[in-house]
Amino acid sequence: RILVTGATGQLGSELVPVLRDKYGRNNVVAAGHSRKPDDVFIDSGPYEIIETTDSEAITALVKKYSIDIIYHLAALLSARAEENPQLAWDVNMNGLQTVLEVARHHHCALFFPSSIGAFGPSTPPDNTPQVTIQRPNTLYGITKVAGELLCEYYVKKYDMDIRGVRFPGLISYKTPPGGGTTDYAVEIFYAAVKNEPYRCFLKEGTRLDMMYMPDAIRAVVELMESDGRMLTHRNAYNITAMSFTPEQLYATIKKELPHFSMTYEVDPLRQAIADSWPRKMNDSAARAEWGWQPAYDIGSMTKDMIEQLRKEGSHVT
Ligand code: VAH
Repeated sequence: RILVTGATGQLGSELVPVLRDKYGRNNVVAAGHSRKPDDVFIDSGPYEIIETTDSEAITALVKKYSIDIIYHLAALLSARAEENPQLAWDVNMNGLQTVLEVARHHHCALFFPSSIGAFGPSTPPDNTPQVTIQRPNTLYGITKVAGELLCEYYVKKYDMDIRGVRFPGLISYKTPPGGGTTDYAVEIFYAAVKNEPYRCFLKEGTRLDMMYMPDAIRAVVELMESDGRMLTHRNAYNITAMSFTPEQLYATIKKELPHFSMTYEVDPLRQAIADSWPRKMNDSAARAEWGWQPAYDIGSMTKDMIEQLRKEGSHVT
């Protein structure tokens, strides 16, 4: 059975239903640190409230449900982590270490999401290699590169099956944005479908890797189902789908919604974070070792985001 921590977050709230469809509703246990919001993966299925730093609680869950794979998604994203670095260290690092120890003792495999945030200003920003300089200057990035190295250590030291990817900015419509630097690329759609002007918090020319959520979810499933013997990078494959600037996304949306207007109101905190990240990763290792292949580009993602948000009209906050 599968345990998903951080199950009500941006990634978790879309991964849980997909895993439940694939492996059976009662074989996927969702866990969050608070009560499940009603509109998150409305289908039924086990939901537990836990803190990922609570070793006893995690151990009890793993035993209660005979868990053998943990998707450990619980973390504070980049902007929130900069506002509260001590909490972010506790959740992102002590939470990971706790889950790794439970996985070690109970022979669970583990998925760990890293991020473009695991790179820093001295990382080559274009065609960023799979193995390169990683000196992030954000607390979030420090927890991600430390998390990658800790996972790799547990693979080597304890022969565990731990896998992960470095996600670019994820664009989705099922949960409102939650404290990320790339979230302008989500917020913009909510404004566009309501025909409200959008004030972009990153400046023109800020190029970042991005991916549509359906591609991100498929990448997780395909990586976890791939033949482990083919995987030479443990932990965290570069994967990307597109790389664009705010003005490129704005122009693409305007093709569908000509009346939409955007201005810039730069947030220095998130601009500094974005400026420290690469512009375009090289994901050839993922393509070669487990067949990664994105399906959505900026055009098809934009069309689908607008269509889905229009459908969910009532949900648009
Ligand atoms: C963030 N969306 O902005 C997350 C992600 C690649 C960015 O880590 O913090």
